[in-house]
Amino acid sequence: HEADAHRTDLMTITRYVLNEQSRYPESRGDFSILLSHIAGLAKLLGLAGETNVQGEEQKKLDVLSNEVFVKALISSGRTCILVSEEDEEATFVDPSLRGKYCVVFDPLDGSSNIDCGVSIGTVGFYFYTHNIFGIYMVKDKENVTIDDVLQPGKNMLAAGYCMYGSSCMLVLSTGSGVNGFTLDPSLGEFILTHPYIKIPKKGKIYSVNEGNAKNWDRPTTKCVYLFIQFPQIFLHSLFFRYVEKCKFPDDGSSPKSLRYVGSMVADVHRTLLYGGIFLYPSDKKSPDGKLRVLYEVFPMSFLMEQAGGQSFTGKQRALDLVPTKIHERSPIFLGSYDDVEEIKALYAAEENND
Ligand code: P6P
Repeated sequence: HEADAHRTDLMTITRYVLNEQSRYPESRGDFSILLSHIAGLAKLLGLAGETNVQGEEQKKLDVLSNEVFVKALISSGRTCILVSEEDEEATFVDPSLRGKYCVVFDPLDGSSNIDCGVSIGTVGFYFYTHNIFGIYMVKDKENVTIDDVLQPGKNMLAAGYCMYGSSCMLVLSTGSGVNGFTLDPSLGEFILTHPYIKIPKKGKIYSVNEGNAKNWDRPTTKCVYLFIQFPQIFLHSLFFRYVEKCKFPDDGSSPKSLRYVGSMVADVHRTLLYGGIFLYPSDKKSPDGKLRVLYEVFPMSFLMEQAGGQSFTGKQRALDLVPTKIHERSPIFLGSYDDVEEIKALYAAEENND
């Protein structure tokens, strides 16, 4: 009887989404239906384990997860444009199945880590209503253009990621805080296990691929000619100085610990729970940074702000960026509020010196 009581008062993601919907009595529930589709997809991929979800010949997991995502989002009847890391072009949903949300996603982020069993994830299913502000019926579903997804991240309505590691976790924000749900395979339900996640104001961890340090350029003596010709050099050397500060603090505090998985979902999830800062700067190899704005930078930045942290590109608040291409990249520094403030101050000081 006790066990039954335990099972009946569980907050599942389905109940959570419906509770959220009750905040918008005038809404028709399309948003809830789409979120439930995403949760169902995450469940499917989370339960897939080593068996193939569709019994087809074993495809590369990222290709398979992309096919599963695209087909299910289209069949939900609530989407109008899909942008996937796996597809060069955006998918425009047929008018007969078109809804009012644009969904951008990386179906399997960090897939290079699959063979060694490191956590991987699905990032960035976040939605724009077709007309962006507020949840309402689109006025002109026939006139859907790529500009509907090239919006600043601050306009998005929801963001989240699903992490497939020792357990399958779905971390989601619909704009009123961040909640973490863990898949209970015995129930086949995502259960609310991390309500209202708040990132520590300051952390003791920095997360960056130090193997790229040679691309950050060592601090060079200031030379006006160089700065005019190659301004990014000073941005790289700035970044080099920031990382040095993490390792050799000049204020007598203890050095930060380095933790880096190489799967954005795993590194950001740890940052969200433990605090600290996750960094992927521009460098000689990736002059615009490596991470993609629409389906990596924006969703993780949205979550960080909702959890009380922040996210900075080296030049501006990440969510204020306005992308011009669907696979555009950007440098990104996100995490605990005070840690991001430190790197912002360093970059601002450089800007003032120029
Ligand atoms: P690097 C995975 O390929 C990814 O897109 C992110 O998940 C991850 O944060 C980053 O690239 C890792 O890149 O250059 O450190 O291997």
